[in-house]
Amino acid sequence: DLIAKSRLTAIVGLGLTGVSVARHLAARQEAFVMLDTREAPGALADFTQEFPDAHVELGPLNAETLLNVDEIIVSPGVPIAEAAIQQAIKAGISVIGDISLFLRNITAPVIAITGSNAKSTVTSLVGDMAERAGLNVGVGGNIGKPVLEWLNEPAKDLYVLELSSFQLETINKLNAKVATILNVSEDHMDRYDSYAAYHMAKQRIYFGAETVVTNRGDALTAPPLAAGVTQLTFGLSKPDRYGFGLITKGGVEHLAYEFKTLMPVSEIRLPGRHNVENALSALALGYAAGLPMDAMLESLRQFAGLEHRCQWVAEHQGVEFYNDSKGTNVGATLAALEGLREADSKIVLIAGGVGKGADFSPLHDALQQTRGLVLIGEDGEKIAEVAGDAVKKVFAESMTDAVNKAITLAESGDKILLSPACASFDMFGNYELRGQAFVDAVKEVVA
Ligand code: UMA
Ligand code: ADP
Repeated sequence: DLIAKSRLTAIVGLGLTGVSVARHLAARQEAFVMLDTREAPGALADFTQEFPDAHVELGPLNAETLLNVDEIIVSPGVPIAEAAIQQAIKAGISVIGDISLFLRNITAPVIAITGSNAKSTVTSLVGDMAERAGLNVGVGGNIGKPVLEWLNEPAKDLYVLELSSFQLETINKLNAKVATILNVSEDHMDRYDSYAAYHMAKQRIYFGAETVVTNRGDALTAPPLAAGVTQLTFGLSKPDRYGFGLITKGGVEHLAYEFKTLMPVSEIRLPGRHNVENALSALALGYAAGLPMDAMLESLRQFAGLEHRCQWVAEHQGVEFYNDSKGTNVGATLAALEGLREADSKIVLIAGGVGKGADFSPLHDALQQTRGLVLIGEDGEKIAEVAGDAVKKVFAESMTDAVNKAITLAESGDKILLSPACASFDMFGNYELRGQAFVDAVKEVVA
């Protein structure tokens, strides 16, 4: 037979993920077609240069194409609820994501981390802990590193994966060594029909897990059935059996496991109360994976955090500037406001952008305690409404305008915080560019 029957895969979404899948398949001489629902995906030119012979279909997904392949690899940005994808699923065609394809090819243990907030911070922290413990560790996933890239390198001892609800939708059974949902609050309501549907997607992380790590302060993080599964907990309360938490000893607050104190909280390098919680969840995850305690505590003393997460930028005339551009939902901005709050100072908050259909009302109380608000973007008005009449509000047209107006509102000793509670796409390419615009505007004032 001259026409060999080779496997054919459809890749949906020409972004970071799609390109990594194409490279993976091409390296294994497997045929693929590339689909993208947009007419002009940004990465198209580079892609056609790298794969001149590839068959690319742009525009609304063509069911006929999807029904004629052996498997479909869907990018996280594309909902599997799309009619053509649903048609393929009903026809019995395997629909997975890049993470599942990766899992098929590895044997090393996986620590899997999801949650509405704190994913990247905790994922990087656990990665740092493992590295300090001498392991060859891979840190990737939603944090920005497509996992298939690792298959071109020698295998790691351990993989620490940040997984979004989107990625979890296309993973059937993860079988993680350790899995956690750090917290659940509303996000991506433009993609899900209900909060319950979003929660269900997150819960998929627990399927097949050996140990689960849950948040004592957030019941939505607990798996529905945990019989026979080892369960560790974390939280800012006093720890219980199998729990990481806080114990005050001799007037000093300590990180603790069960009844044993581990280290004074003041030695954690990351700023803010929310990062104490992040330290505890990272300890629980590392402990469950068998990392030595000494290396983990050293990591907490050294790890300085990631850019755009409550990151200190500068001080000018008694006012400190913090960049929390990664605060892209209501829960994150609440944590930033509460985490950075101090008794003797106030926060001027810069917020707004694309609200993704969120309900901003949980911000109401925290906003009452701010010095004032500077609102930007499409949904700035909605945040202003939730704040009510008692809070000072101004609107800004650009990030430079926002920083200048924030300075006018601030008093000496205050903090100016960019934590938008929104996505950035109305004014910026992504949250990093938004954060950079803030940093640049601040640097101009300070210079
Ligand atoms: N596309 C369509 N139809 C759609 C949506 C997207 O065809 O309805 C196409 C776009 O035209 C584009 C491509 O899909 O060409 C982009 O794919 P993608 O949106 O899945 O993004 P990737 O570039 O593959 O990046 C993805 C994650 N993006 C999303 O989940 C939206 C990245 O997370 C992740 O870092 C990367 O894979 C590597 O694993 C980003 C993110 O915003 C940081 N995540 C969300 C979040 O953290 O809130 C979940
Ligand atoms: P993710 O990857 O889930 O977006 P990040 O670690 O990048 O998480 O942090 C995003 C934002 O979430 C931070 O900028 C901060 O505002 C907020 N945040 C950090 N830790 C917590 C926490 N433990 N609970 C709630 N919000 C948090």
